[in-house]
Amino acid sequence: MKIDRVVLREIRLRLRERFEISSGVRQDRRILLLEVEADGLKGWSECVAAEDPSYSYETTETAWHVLTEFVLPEVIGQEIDQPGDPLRPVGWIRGHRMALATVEMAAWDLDARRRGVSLAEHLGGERDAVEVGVSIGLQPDDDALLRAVEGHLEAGYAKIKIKIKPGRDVEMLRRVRDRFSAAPLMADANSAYTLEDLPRLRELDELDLMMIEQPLPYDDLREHARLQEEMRTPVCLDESIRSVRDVELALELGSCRIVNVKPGRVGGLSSSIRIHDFCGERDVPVWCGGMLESGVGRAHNLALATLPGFSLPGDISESRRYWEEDVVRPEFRLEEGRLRVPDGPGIGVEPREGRIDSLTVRRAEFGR
Ligand code: OSB
Ligand code: MG
Repeated sequence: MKIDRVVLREIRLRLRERFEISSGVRQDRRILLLEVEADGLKGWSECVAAEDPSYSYETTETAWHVLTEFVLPEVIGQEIDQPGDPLRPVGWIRGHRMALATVEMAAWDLDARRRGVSLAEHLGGERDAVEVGVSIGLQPDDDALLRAVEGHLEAGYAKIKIKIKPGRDVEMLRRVRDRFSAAPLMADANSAYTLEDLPRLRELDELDLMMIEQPLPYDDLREHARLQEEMRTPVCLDESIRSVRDVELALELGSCRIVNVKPGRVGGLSSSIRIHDFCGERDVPVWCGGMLESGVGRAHNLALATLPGFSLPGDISESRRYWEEDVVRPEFRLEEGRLRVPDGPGIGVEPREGRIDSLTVRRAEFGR
């Protein structure tokens, strides 16, 4: 089947709550949605690039630029046999994985629809529901954090991730641990520390955390290995991992014991599966991270998290955790700590085109 039309839209969607992490704050999301059409079928995807280059060098704007100038014009007329095929003509592009992943992921949705199977099944997934967690941004004070943790535990989330940064770490988490002695807690530093903070980071070992995510900078694999040697708490890498090669190096060095897989960050779902398989052979748990996606990106993440090696709850919270109103139907709803995986063809939820059009601030169309 040949791709005959693609439409890229930028929509604006306001998070119900501002989301603060060590590297910045988000509230008004600028999200790119891609629609890829072939033989009368449509595949959908979402670009996870953020508004500013704090998490990654990619932004909504760089992704728009790379997709509209270099990628999408080449995709028209491409024959798809495998989901990676539409990207063959642009193999020369360096980096910009979030932009490229957008095309690959839409092609996966399209390919699943063509075969009449769910994306989860097409990826090799094995579950019809997935245990999920929630990621809590930096709060104005500890009491606000305690209230948030309590609310999310009551809602049934299976993992509570708490953002930390220097000055808002050990004492704050100790209060959470004292209050919720058995809760499945973890911390995410988004690269806010250096090895000079080793004594401080080692204090986290007393708090019985499932893991500490990305304590050190994204290019410090060697330093993460030093840190992991000195800590009992497993280190999980997020920003450092852009491909299976990064995982190979990280595991060889001992930089982490757990890997956060975000399909956008690693260039797509095929790359995510390679990481899943590589980690599985080495008994390294993986889980699916999140990038404050709308329901379109969330559907892809949920499908990926049905693979057997995704043995820890993902950052895939229900729609209303993020949005007053999502852009897909039905919205994602938490049921006993899990999200049910849609079983319709492809991503299995329906993008609400009318609502999406009304949120669209720019649109680029190629083909036909
Ligand atoms: O580090 O995992 C992260 C959101 C934006 C950028 C980076 C991260 C996050 C989250 C949110 O933690 C996870 C979610 O989508 O709920
Ligand atoms: Mg993270």
